[in-house]
Amino acid sequence: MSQVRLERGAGLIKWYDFQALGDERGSLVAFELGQAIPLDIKRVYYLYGTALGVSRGYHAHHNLTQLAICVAGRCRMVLDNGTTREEAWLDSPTKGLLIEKMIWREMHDFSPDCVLLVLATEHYDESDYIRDYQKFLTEARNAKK
Ligand code: T46
Repeated sequence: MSQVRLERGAGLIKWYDFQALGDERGSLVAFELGQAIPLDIKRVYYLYGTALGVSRGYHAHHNLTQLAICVAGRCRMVLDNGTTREEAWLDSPTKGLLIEKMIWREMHDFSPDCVLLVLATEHYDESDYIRDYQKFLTEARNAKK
């Protein structure tokens, strides 16, 4: 089995930039669905209070597209399409990272104050998760044949 390589500029990291509104009192970002975000959002959740040194994720989805926005703090996201891995720091409330279906994701190095907001195109469905990395590799590579 060929190795999955960590590669900068592999095209897995796709950002959406949001306009920061606000004034001298502070900032505000608004998501007008169908405008700033070209996704049909059905679910919103957020990760927070991740214990120091704990990593999360370690799965892919068969049929789910998500946009992850770090609204406070920072964490490091690793994305993997079965042949290439790429990573990015999420540390800005005005940048959303697109996570497409059949992409393995891992989240590491959460700062204590990290709040990761996720906009998801489907309702929660545990059967949509691929939590076994070898199974993911097999499915991802078969899909490319
Ligand atoms: C993802 C990354 C970025 C629910 O009941 N409903 C939900 O909508 C979600 C997302 C989770 N859960 C339950 C399932 C588990 O018992 O909450 C618990 C923690 O979920 P999980 O271990 O999947 O959390 P993460 O941080 O590993 O992954 C989550 C999302 O599940 C996943 O889709 O892409 O954040």
